[in-house]
Amino acid sequence: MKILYFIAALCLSTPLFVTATVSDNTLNVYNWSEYLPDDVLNDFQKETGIHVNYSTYDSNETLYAKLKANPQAGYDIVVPSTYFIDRMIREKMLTPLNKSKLTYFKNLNPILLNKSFDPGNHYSVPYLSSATGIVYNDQYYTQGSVTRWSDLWQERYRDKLLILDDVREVFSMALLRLGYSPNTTDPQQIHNAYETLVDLLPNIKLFNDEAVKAIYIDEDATIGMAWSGDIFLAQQDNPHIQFVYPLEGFIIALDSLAIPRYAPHIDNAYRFIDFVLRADIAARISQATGYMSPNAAAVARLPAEVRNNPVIYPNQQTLKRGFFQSDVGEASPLYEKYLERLKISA
Ligand code: SPD
Repeated sequence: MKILYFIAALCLSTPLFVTATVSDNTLNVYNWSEYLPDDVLNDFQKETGIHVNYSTYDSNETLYAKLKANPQAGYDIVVPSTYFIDRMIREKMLTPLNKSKLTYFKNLNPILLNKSFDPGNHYSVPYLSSATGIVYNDQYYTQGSVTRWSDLWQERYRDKLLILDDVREVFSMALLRLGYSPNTTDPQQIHNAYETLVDLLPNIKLFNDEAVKAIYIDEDATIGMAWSGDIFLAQQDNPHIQFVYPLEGFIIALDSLAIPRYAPHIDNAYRFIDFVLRADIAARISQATGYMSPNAAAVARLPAEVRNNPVIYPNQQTLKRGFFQSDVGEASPLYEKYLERLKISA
């Protein structure tokens, strides 16, 4: 439902980029917020002479709705997560890739290629990977006292939690707590997860996905959930912030570069993708954003304190508890409806 409202609203609004011509030496990048350091963007512009129009979003739903409402909006690069890539491929919203134009594709870790959401990587190039875990501040709660999603339901956390404003993340937490798959399409399981989330409402202080880092640094929330990169960076300002990979399991998002179907600057898009695939550039992106790089050559170049930091690069044992997200297809509106209901009652 949320997506339908988005689409209706966006149809009425002016497109972000007025029709560009293929001869422009520009590139229109639409990426997650805080997902590309300014210095890397500047270096790309300096090195190639391509001017980048850069804009950001905070959810896959926003990106999808914008492209759906206006397929010719002018974006050349977008960065959907796994479960939106298969949907966008199915709905013919992406351009098939000519990988012979990507010299540095070979840098990617083969374990993260050829996944079910895009077999053969015909449409997507892994960019960064986030994990979703529990956060707490050890000045307020004893170290080691929070290890599971289910701990967040304890009465002592009344009105304390920051919960990500992201439908699949919220439901994944509840589904994992109940022992279900975070990719379930079973209406009964989704309903049970909703009921569990209703029980959590008294503990929820706010839903947010845009200012998570600042909220934890300033201690406006002292416990809740977050994406790993935000916490890797937040810990540099507030060392009391702890990140936990919950024992019931957690989400690993793989966000990938893709070229929308009607991208006006395809050659520049390839140059951008190949630039960020370079080992030195991908290493800078991982270190500056705090997210795992799927680029094996880049990881090998990271300083040991980053490569061995368990928030950004959890060990193999921990990674075994991770789940990739897949498209839930027709169950999607049900998830959306329940999240809206929850937020209204919060
Ligand atoms: N600030 C960028 C955060 C990107 C996190 N990955 C997306 C996960 C979607 N479930």
